[in-house]
Amino acid sequence: MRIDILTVVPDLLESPFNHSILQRAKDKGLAEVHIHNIRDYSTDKHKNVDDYQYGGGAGMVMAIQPIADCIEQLQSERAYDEIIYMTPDGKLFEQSEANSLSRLKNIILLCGHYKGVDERIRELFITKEISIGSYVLSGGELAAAVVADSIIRLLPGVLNDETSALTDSFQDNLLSPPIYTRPAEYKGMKVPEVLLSGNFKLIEEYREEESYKRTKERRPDLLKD
Ligand code: 6GU
Repeated sequence: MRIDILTVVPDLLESPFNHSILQRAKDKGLAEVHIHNIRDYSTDKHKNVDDYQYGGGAGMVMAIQPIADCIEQLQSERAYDEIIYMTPDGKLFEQSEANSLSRLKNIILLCGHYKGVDERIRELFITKEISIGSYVLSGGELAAAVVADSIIRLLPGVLNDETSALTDSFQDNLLSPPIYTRPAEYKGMKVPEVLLSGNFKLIEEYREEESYKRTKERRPDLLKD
């Protein structure tokens, strides 16, 4: 799978894709992440990418030209399944969306900055709009990194048994049960007996019960559907 990320702050996106699971996905050739600096596409002599809002008001707007040229360049090279705008007024991102996106071949993530993009970019190019939560970030970059991470780890071959996505929180609308490692006792706090029992059926039952209990306590909304 190939993910192209369009941003005015490429530096913010360098590190997340160069570590651990995401680095391994790239090394194995399972995922390609390409970061594009929108400023490189500006035909303005000062390489400007933003401008004042028509109608007045505080805050700059990302202009059409550099974004349109960048997207059109990419579209001339390959077909894109989705062109996604990262914005606080997008649809709330959930595991089910990560699952769907992980089945695609080529996607673009456009990071909003300043007040956001000229509305005509949305009308012309954008096929989906995503927000990662009900709070405002300074830009879409960290959100794009979150979305790309959640997709890439689902690609077949990226995770091994130990990191399997099948037992993730949310994958079955349940939170994960508590987990423990050695020592079996720390300052008088003991690991639940059943986990030391070697009885896999009992262990499985314990984990299912704890998952359900935790979900009911912390995220009852997940149990509704
Ligand atoms: Cl995608 N962008 C920004 N700027 N803020 C956000 C967001 C995105 N999702 C939640 N807050």
